[in-house]
Amino acid sequence: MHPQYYVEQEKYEKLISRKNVKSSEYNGMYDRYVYPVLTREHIPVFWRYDLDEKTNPFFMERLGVNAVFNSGAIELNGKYYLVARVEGYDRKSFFAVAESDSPVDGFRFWDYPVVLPDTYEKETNVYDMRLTKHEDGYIYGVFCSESKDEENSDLSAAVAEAGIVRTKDLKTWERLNNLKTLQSPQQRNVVLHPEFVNGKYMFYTRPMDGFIEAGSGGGIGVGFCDDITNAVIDEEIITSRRKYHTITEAKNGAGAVPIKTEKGWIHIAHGVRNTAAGLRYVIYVFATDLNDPTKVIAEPSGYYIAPMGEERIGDVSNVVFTNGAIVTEDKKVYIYYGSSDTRLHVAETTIDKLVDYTFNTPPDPLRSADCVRQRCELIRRNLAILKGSTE
Ligand code: M1P
Repeated sequence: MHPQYYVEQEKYEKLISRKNVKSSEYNGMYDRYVYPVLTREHIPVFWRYDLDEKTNPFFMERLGVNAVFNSGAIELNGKYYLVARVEGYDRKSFFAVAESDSPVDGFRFWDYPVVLPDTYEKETNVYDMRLTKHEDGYIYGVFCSESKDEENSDLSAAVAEAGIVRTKDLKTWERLNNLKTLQSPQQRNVVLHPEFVNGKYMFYTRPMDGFIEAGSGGGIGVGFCDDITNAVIDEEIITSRRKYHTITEAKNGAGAVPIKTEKGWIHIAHGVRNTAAGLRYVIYVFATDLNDPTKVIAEPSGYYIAPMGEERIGDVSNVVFTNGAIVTEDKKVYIYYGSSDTRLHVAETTIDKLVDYTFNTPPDPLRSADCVRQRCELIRRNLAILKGSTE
């Protein structure tokens, strides 16, 4: 064993045992935690270094990890699991399971990353798994399966599809056929709905024309299929639409698996707008009808979580992105979100707060003049309260 191993291992143990604390920032909507729950420093030392002094006399990183971010999340038998996107120095991402007794700290990766069945020869990269506990008894993982676009001479041209795996224990994964959406040539940010709808599997999709641009894709779609082992969607119905001069103008996409509440399915998704400094990704919330999950019934104005402080900086700056949330028995909600494609954070709220936020935050009036009216109305009511309290 190289002596430097003990030095690095001590740093690692100190990091894993650090207790997380709530930030002092207040918005009434949720609490952010100060420390990221996963970073590249959370990767075990023995994943990165060759520990043998003979073959690694300088104790060099042989297989470094660049970033750990966007993570699927699930609670099983009282433990919390994150299936994170781990990106090597070589730019390729893969999945790895981190486990903890707490939803906000102490996440430790299992000894080996997830070894997915290698059934798609052209698949070059995989990322952003959403974990759905489906009523059929399986846990499904739906993720982006990316390959080179062979029909395009541009070296960076790629095709994104939705890969599907299923498991019962996060250890053994069965690979199913990639989702086929007959209307859309590219798919990313696909999420499986946890219940059957009219006896069918229901997916949230994100129709897009190209690998990056949503183009004619109108927003987050919904599609149905009978056979999950060979999932084909004929028609995508748009639910949460992209809108001009809003946080979803450039694109949007489903995030965490929707949360069922008494008032509707609550979706924690992402919206993207363009700026002079590039794309800005924020997290927003909307709700769909319990009986008709294709119908949007509430869409609070603006963003729910935007990148703040160190979250704003990373490999792809000005990004927050979620693909996992956990609801506990006592109705707390933990939203895991990656920042700037570099690290993973957690925000904590409750079902009651999320429902209040979703159904009582006013919608976006879409024009500055109407936004001023909306704000003046709030001020008028508040000034009356303030005046009353001093009389
Ligand atoms: O780089 C920002 C995000 O870009 C993609 O999201 P979208 O498909 O909406 O553009 C994803 O690759 C995501 O992983 C990444 O965080």
